Amino acid sequence: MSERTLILVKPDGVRRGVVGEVISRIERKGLKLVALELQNLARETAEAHYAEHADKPFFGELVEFITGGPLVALVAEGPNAIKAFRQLAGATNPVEAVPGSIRGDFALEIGENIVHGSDSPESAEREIKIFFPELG
Ligand code: DAT
Ligand code: MG
Repeated sequence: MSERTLILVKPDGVRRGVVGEVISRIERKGLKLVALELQNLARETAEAHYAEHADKPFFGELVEFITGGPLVALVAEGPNAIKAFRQLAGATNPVEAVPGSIRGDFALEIGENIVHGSDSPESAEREIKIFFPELG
């Protein structure tokens, strides 16, 4: 069954110039782009997006990082889109992400791991509304 997922190329990915590379991998996998936009996040938007981590010690740093420059937000669609992109992204900690995955190929530190992908249908629905209210 087709589903949608919210993907971010985070500010480190934009800075590093790997937006095209990430989008290319999404397209090669067979996922379809349904929305795509360069955005500068307001603090409140970042806090809403990462609300599940509000109590974590790294929350402040995470919000600083994600608001620290432009990011590319996109919605991709296809069968198993959520799992499929999490697989392309690789493990959260880039040193545990396998080579061949986005984080495994392009990142070294957990705080700068290039991409975000929704982790469940509920998260995807919530996150798509935050970044693309018109798709809600
Ligand atoms: P994911 O992005 O793989 O869904 P997550 O939801 O657990 O991972 O965490 C969200 C982001 O927060 C993650 O991409 C990077 C950052 N993060 C997670 N754990 C961290 C930690 N222990 N120290 C610093 N940043 C962390
Ligand atoms: Mg997550």
